[in-house]
Amino acid sequence: MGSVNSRDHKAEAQVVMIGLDSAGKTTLLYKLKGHQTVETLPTVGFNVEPLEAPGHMSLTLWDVGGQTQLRASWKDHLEGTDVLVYVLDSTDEARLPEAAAELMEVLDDPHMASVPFLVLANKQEAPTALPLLEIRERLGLERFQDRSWELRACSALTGAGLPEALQSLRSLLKSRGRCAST
Ligand code: G3D
Repeated sequence: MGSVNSRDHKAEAQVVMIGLDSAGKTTLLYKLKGHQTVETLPTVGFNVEPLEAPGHMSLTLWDVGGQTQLRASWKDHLEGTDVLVYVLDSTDEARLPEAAAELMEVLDDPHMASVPFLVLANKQEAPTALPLLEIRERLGLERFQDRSWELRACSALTGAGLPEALQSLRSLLKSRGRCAST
């Protein structure tokens, strides 16, 4: 595992992006970085990949779910998080309960108390994608009255919704007293 460099750079905002495997995190990252969509390999286990996102943000991403033995170690890396980005596969209704449970578990972590979060309902260009309203209800987002959060539809494949997602990220960072010139 590479070193998580962001904590050494206090000026940078620390953004953590997580989601179940195959949610589209890697594809999203490449798209956000302005690369062509590339062939992606599933992130292997707890494979934290510190990456410099555009602007003054440091983005770290990893898979959650189905890796209970790794939980303790990835939780250590939540410390110092300014904003959590949770990527969801909108077409995977079967794993929606698992995705919801993982999100709740991360948000319940003491390191994440009052950390704002952005849920990206990815793969929205797919005909089988669940609508945003249904996702909002099934994730139980309304219960988070005590912190800032946003839900955005996007497609990492086409890039649709990504400018709006970045805008949400910026405003959530601002709510933490952070600025990001993405
Ligand atoms: P992960 O990093 O979260 O594990 P990946 O997910 O980025 O590896 O993506 C998993 C699969 O979902 C990939 O397909 C990828 O092309 C696809 N994917 C990612 N984003 C989108 C999207 O917005 N729409 C659609 N339709 N597919 C998407 P493969 O076939 O390579 O497994």
